Amino acid sequence: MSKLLNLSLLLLLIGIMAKAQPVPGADENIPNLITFGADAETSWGDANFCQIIFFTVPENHTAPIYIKVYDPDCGNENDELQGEWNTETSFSIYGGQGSCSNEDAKKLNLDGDYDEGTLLASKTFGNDPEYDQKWYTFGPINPSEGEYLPEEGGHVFKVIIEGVSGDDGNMYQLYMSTKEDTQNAVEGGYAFYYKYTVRLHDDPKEVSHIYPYINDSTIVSIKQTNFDWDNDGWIIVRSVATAFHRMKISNDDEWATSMYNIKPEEYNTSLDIQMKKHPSGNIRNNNVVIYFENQYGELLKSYSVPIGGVPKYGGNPTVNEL
Ligand SMILES: [Ca+2]
Ligand SMILES: [Ca+2]
Ligand SMILES: [Ca+2]
Ligand SMILES: [Ca+2]
Repeated sequence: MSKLLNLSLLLLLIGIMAKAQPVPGADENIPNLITFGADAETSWGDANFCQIIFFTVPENHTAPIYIKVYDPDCGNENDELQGEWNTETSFSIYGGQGSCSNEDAKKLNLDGDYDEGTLLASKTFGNDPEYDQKWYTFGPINPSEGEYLPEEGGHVFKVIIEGVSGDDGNMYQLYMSTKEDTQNAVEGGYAFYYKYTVRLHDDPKEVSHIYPYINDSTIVSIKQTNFDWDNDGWIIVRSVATAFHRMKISNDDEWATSMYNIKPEEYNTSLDIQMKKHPSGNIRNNNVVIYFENQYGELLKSYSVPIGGVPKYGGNPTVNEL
């Protein structure tokens, strides 16, 4: 990326500010992340029982930060039971050289050095009532313990969530905070990821969103891949230049892919990938996986708060519904 592009990205990131640290983010309107135990069936919606989320602390923030997990246990409320509760999930925070820049950490499968870096903190949760519908707090963490990446504008931390054993679905949310006891956003901080495994809403009126960022003018097309969508409604691309473009969705325990051609106006903007449920509302507890690649097969980053804001379609405003 050129220096000029770096600067414009940074200015956009500064514009994100305070909403940036919950994962899933407010604009995403996704109820929870989900990771199943390693003994689960993939037909329940998790393809590989692992999730990786990155948090960036801006260079000018030097005070300690905390990484918090809501409902880290797998039991009782806010989790998916299969048989009896028997699932263990580990949450691990990495920093230091290579933790976030290693190519293996940006890939889909747990191959090679995806867990490179310094392990700063880790905890494994089972069916722990004391953490049910409660926050667990990692930290204090010194921002300098993250990997310094100038292209991200600061120090980056990697959070790996792995379903160690069992077959239940662990639902949770993450938050980067300046405070131990409350959720207080790090100004200018943000979260991003290359792949999302999430629980969709049950209410068909709710629309969820993912915001991949088109960072590079050499991107001519993207390929979306989704897993176990259960034929539940529609995935739609909306952007500054596209009112409506339908993407292919998968059935139970299946993968689906489709392409979208990038328009010049979309460089340096986020796409708004809208996930609309089937209006029957018959499909409940729908867990899904989704990711995006450019034409070189490199995964695109999505930000929990869209860079540059939610893109507004600039054409005929009446062309916007199914
Ligand atoms: Ca179980
Ligand atoms: Ca729980
Ligand atoms: Ca949970
Ligand atoms: Ca599903």
